[in-house]
Amino acid sequence: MTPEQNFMRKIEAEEKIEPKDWMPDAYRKNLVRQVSQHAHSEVIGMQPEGNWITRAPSLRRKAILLSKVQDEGGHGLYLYSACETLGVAREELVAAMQQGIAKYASIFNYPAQTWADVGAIGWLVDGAAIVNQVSLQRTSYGPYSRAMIRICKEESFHQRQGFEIMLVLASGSPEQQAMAQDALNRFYWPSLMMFGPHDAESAHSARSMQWKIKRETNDDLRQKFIDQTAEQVKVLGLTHPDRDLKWNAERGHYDSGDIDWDEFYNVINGNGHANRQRLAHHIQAHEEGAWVREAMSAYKARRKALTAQQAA
Ligand code: FAQ
Repeated sequence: MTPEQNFMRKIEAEEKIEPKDWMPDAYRKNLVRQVSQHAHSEVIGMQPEGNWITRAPSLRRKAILLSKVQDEGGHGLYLYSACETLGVAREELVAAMQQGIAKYASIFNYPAQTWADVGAIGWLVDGAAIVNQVSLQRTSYGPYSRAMIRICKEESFHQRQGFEIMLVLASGSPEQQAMAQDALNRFYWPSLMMFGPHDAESAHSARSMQWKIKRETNDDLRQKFIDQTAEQVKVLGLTHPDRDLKWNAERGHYDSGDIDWDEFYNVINGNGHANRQRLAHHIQAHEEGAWVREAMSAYKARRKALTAQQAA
């Protein structure tokens, strides 16, 4: 059996591919692309909500938000570590993102303007992320799959805290209800875009599905999210932003209106509302943290020299 045949045998038998296993170059490259972009999304995703930590309306809300934003940073770290097992250095990955070569999720280029936006992000953005990530728990690459299992546990708490913020606002004063509705209106369509282009337009889907990097297609996952969100909007008593949303009994799913793909491509090509601000902030924080990385390297070198001295 050739290494390639053995690789495909493992994929078909649902065995995980591990870092030291032989894998086709294109599989490795595709994984580095997806996992690193996923890591960048988690870290850049800290910014819209991070902006609200000092303005959360109560101590309880502040404590919850602080810990949620820290969790997202942690998810970025698991994912960068998973990606490094494929033989790329984190510095290289971060540099590609800062130079605009590697993408991150389009949704984080939309600003969080009100407190209700923090609720909508938890409910819709984390909600969309989980739908995708539950499926990715079964991805064929071992370290990515294990990172997803851990991340999903935390993400479901994030989704519920966002929904709870929305529930409180939607049953509050007329001003609070209006704020909740406005946040839903602005975040609903960009959340649908998180699943990527339609399957027919998706450059990587066919290969990723064949290699079981992705386990469900962009459109199938998006449909799951549309169906679950339609019911949640009813519970909140808000008006659904998609005027064309209609239950299709034959399909057993909701039919929905068209996504504005011009807006999607505009945002992923760097021209969204906050693209420049997000990258500038990341670069600034990265530069300010250089001394921590240098101190860690110096400490590591000293420990190594000390251990060598003791062994001699
Ligand atoms: N935004 O051929 P496809 C989170 C790009 S985690 C930006 O369909 P693929 C947690 C795509 O990269 C959210 N770019 O690509 C949180 C490719 O560009 P490339 C992140 C997008 O990979 C919550 C090109 O378009 N989750 O939110 C987007 O097969 C709250 C062609 O597309 C993940 O990353 C987009 N929405 O499918 C954190 C999940 N969609 O690389 C903080 C893992 C597509 O050729 C607060 N990733 N593109 O230059 C995936 O499942 C997949 O990568 C997809 C895209 C489904 C995102």
